[in-house]
Amino acid sequence: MISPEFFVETLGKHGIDFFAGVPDSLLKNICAYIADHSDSSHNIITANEGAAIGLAAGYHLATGKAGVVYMQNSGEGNIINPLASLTDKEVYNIPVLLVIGWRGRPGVHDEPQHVKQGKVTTGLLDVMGISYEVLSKEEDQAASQIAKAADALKRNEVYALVIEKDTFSEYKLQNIETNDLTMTREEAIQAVAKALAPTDVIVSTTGMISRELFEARAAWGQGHEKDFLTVGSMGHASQIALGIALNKKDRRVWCFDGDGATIMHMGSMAIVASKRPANYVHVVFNNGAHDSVGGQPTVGLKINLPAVAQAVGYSSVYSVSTVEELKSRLTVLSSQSNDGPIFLEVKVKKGNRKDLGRPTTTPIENKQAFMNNLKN
Ligand SMILES: Cc1ncc(C[n+]2csc(CCOP(=O)(O)OP(=O)(O)O)c2C)c(N)n1
Repeated sequence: MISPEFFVETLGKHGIDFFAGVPDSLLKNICAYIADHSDSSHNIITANEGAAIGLAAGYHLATGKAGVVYMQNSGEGNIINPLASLTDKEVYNIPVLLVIGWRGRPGVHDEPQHVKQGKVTTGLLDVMGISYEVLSKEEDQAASQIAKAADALKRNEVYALVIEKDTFSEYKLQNIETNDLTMTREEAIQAVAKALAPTDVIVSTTGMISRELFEARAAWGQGHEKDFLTVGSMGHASQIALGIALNKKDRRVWCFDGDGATIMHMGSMAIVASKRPANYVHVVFNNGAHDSVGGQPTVGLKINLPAVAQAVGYSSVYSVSTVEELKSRLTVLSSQSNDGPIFLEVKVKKGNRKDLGRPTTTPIENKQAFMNNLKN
């Protein structure tokens, strides 16, 4: 394995010391090391991966240097547009070093949402004309690969280092932002799910929110047909919920979102509000972190999400930060089933149960059960 310190210092020897991106579980150790050893102008966690390419491009325009964009391979879709129409040599010819976590690598077992992306990860780079190497787990060889990448950047190329599981050795984040929130995400999810009317449905976001919802249903001996688990497609749960709400006006639709996912495509909030779905409730479990991939910070608790919702036109907005506040708000919301779109921020603490499992039904089974339920 390579130590995160070795990787970052070797990049530094080539003058590469600007980082932007969205964290990934395979890059947890390296993201933590970068966060602890870079000032806030040299490491920026962006709303989405495409935005990180924009930021690295601006950094290059201002400094002449190339920046690093770190990301999970799920973010490749988000970077295609700025790679094709901004950094490409046929457009502005701007160098960027991509560091891409390779979930779903063929031959390595992974969750269903990672399988397809894993298969096309390097093919997408090929089609975009981006040279890449899979980073070696040996430091000497990795150093030569970084030198090769640095040469490509000097020629103004976009270059990628693809990172397999267990490439980086352990590094634990030192500068952890703390807060005094007490409610866990899991208890908040359970409280909201319990308050739903029998015909209500949920669209839940990527990561642990869907996993905790799935396990709650199983623990209560219930089926999963009322929940659409958006296991991939981070940031799009609110639009899936909108598509359902607009076409099933007699069913109340609850979107269970994360702060990272909401911010990833925050413009979608404006579209929810503009369509005025009376049967729509957008619940954001805000822990100020990308908890599902290592707890790296988002700006979720530094911005006023309910004020954003209010400004774009949700009919009512609320924020709660204790279980008691949540339960009393839910009692009121349950009696106002036709007053949406409603926005509810639930401030929760970081962290999860260590033995949290994963959905045991396949995405297709989930979809079929959900669609059957919607027909009733
Ligand atoms: C486009 C894309 N980028 C990155 C990821 C990796 N990823 C999965 S869950 C997650 C964090 C989600 O954070 P948030 O929405 O705040 O929910 P939390 O995990 O904190 O409950 C990330 C970055 C992804 N699945 N898709």
